[in-house]
Amino acid sequence: MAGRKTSPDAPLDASGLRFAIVVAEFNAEITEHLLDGARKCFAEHGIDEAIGVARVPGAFELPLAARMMAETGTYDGVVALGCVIRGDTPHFDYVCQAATYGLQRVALDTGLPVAFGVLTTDDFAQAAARAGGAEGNKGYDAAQTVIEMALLRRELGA
Ligand code: INI
Repeated sequence: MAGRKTSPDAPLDASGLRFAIVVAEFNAEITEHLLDGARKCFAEHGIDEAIGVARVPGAFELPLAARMMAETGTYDGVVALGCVIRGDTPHFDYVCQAATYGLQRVALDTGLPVAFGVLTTDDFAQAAARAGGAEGNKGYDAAQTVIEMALLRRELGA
């Protein structure tokens, strides 16, 4: 499998960090597995309790939910989880674009790490492979990313 592996490279000292997860209910049979993966990663880093979870209808709604979570001032980072599967119309492109740019904007506007755990796939099988299947679990990977970015932010005092 190319890319990150779905296990911690080395133990990260994530003590005291708190995270929020925003997860889309659209394609819930996939996104719930991404959520499981993210929780597993946090648990492996000793972050069990301090996780806030907000569910939204679809990937389009993730940026606003991420921003609302970020603005509580409670969290050191936000993981956004969703699954957009290509259909017969350009709708896919608009939802993907809104989620991608929206989530990056939340990170840059708030200064808080936001991890992009949104699958954008041609079909259900590609999504399933990346939600605990042959290609790992991108929810897990997104959680690991947000931990790393939160540690960098803490190190830099940003
Ligand atoms: N939302 C998704 O998260 N995944 C999809 O595949 C999807 N498709 O295919 O339409 C989708 N659409 C809903 C969208 O995210 C919004 O919830 C909706 O447009 C209301 O704002």
